[in-house]
Amino acid sequence: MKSFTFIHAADIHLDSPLKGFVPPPSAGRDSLRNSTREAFERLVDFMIREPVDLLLIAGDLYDGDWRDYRTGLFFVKQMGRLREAGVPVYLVYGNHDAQSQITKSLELPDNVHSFATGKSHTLEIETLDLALHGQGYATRHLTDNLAQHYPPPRPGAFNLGLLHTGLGGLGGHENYAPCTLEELKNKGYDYWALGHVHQPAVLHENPHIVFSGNLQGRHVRETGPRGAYRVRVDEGLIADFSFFDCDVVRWHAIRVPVTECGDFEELTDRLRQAIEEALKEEPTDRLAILRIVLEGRTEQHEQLLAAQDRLQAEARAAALQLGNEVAWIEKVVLATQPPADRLTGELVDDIQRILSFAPEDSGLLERLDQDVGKLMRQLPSDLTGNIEDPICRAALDRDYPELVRQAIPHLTAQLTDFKELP
Ligand SMILES: [Mn+2]
Repeated sequence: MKSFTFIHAADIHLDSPLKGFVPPPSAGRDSLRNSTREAFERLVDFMIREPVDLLLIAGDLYDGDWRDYRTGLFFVKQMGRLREAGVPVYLVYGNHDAQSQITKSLELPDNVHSFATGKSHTLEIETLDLALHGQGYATRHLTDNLAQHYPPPRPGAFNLGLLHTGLGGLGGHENYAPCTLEELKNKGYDYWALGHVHQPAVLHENPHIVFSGNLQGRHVRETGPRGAYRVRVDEGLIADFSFFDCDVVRWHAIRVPVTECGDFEELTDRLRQAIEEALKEEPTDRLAILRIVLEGRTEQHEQLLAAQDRLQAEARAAALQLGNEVAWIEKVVLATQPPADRLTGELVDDIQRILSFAPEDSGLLERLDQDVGKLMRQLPSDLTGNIEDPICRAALDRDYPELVRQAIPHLTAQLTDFKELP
């Protein structure tokens, strides 16, 4: 059997904006607006440099209908570069770029092949002994199990399935084209190139079942390196399998304990250190955007609440001092609490003690799942996608111990007010 190298990418969401924050002054704006394009260019650069034999895109190449033809022209240009390098491209469309979503289109270069949407089928690449199986989305809200109807593996070939799926609602993504890991494992394919879940994840090896994740994180919940997988196949077996990053803007979320800080100055010093520490190992050719969560019990709790703007500006100043387009602060979130000994009185003590056991109380967690969980599952996904509040977030992620932990300071604050009433 032949040997070859392929790239597995997905969820490129071309021309999708970065969301939910104030951009850094001046120079940063362009790299933010064009980040999905630049990440895609990095991918193509990598493929030409390596070189590789083919590119697979597992859906959501486009974020939705093009605003104008420039999105399509950009894609055609990159495909032209791959054509020149002799690299064919195979893709399925996903929920974001389903047939029904896209009204504009352009003739694509002849090295680009897309799978049909009505029925799964196989494209054989005989020169590589490779059988590609796939099916695109005709409509956005696809709730059929596509995988179960994918064609059987071809004997004597490396069998690869290209599928855009929520699997079982993994990572809070909409459960489109649902299927189970077990089903994919048992299909008899050698590699499942999956798309839709934005966090890169290797769910199984031999057979490989992989979400490549998106090429560029788009908001603070998409932290860490984003890119694609390069896979080397030798004699029908996976000989080498590695992730490489393509992102031009990288999101970070860091927690900074401030209990030890005696005054405001120490606290801003601590902030500065934390920013530098977080970026120590980071490559310098991309912009880092950080969410900073200050936590811990501190005498300065109220003072911090009153000085939020200044704190955020200090953090941003610290980031800008690191150099041109090195770092920016999306937001400083205050999750600090007043010192525990401020709460006195037997009643409050008792309630505090009871609350401290609450995150492990299975009966309570079960009831929360029934009540809060039910409510959350009824919310439309457009709404739940951008929720930043830690309590709502924990509820959406069904992380009820975290929900309780997040709620305790609020309850305590109300109790201490109550205590002062006659
Ligand atoms: Mn998707």
